[in-house]
Amino acid sequence: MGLHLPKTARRLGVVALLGFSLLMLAGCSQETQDQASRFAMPADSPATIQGQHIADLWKWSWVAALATGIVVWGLIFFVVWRYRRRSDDEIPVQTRYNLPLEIFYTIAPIIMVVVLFQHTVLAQNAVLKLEDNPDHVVKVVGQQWTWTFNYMDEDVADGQVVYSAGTARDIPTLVLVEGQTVEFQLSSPDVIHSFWIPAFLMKMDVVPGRNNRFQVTPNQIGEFKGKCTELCGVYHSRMLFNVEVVSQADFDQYLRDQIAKGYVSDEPLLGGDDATTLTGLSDSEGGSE
Ligand SMILES: [Cu+2]
Repeated sequence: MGLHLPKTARRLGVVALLGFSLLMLAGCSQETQDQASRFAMPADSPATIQGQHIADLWKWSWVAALATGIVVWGLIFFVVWRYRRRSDDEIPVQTRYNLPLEIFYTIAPIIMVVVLFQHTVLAQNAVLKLEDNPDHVVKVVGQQWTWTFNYMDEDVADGQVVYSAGTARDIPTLVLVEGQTVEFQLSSPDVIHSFWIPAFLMKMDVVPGRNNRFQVTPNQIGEFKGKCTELCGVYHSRMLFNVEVVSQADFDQYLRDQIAKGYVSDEPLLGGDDATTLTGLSDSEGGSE
């Protein structure tokens, strides 16, 4: 015999549960609620042309998951309702070895995995595609615990390299040109870091001894945030940087300003012995310049 609660008690229970759930939801911040309403997808469209492939994959994966969810939930609730306990207490027909059904629920997940896999590979190929002659090349160095950006554009500063490096106190800024393809060549002199600009919907590990690279074409002028997304030591959380996407004229002016400030070098700064930034472990504020 099951648990026999009076009807009013059960109803009270349901109302209490509903009230509790509403109270919990009301506790969420506006931001969390906004995120929930768009299934945690970014509010803004991707800031690069390549990012659109990731956004599409993300969106359609949600659609596929929801469609599957609706079918599964539908079947669950149908069965719960259709075969609920009745007053006559009759046991429903017991079925075993339903071959068509078993074939269906073996094949359906395989098809879903194959389709998701195919679209993932297509999106991955699109975002990892490398053009032979990108408009710009930036050698990105992730080092404990900041970033250095070497602008490898050949026609600036008599063949020298303009760079921008973070210090223990100031985070560096990466400047890119709207509508032009830039290749990031990632290197690390110490441990594994990861180069992430959330608005670009793209990140890639920065691995010592490996030259990882990818290209993006920023499609909107603006300021974005970048960060290290691989736990790389005590000051990992400080490995932040700013990204500014500007016009060609502003970019040229930026390079001239960097040259005027003396941020030029014969060779790109690749960290290690060349590192211009060291965060002093002994200094709780980090750094001692
Ligand atoms: Cu890092």
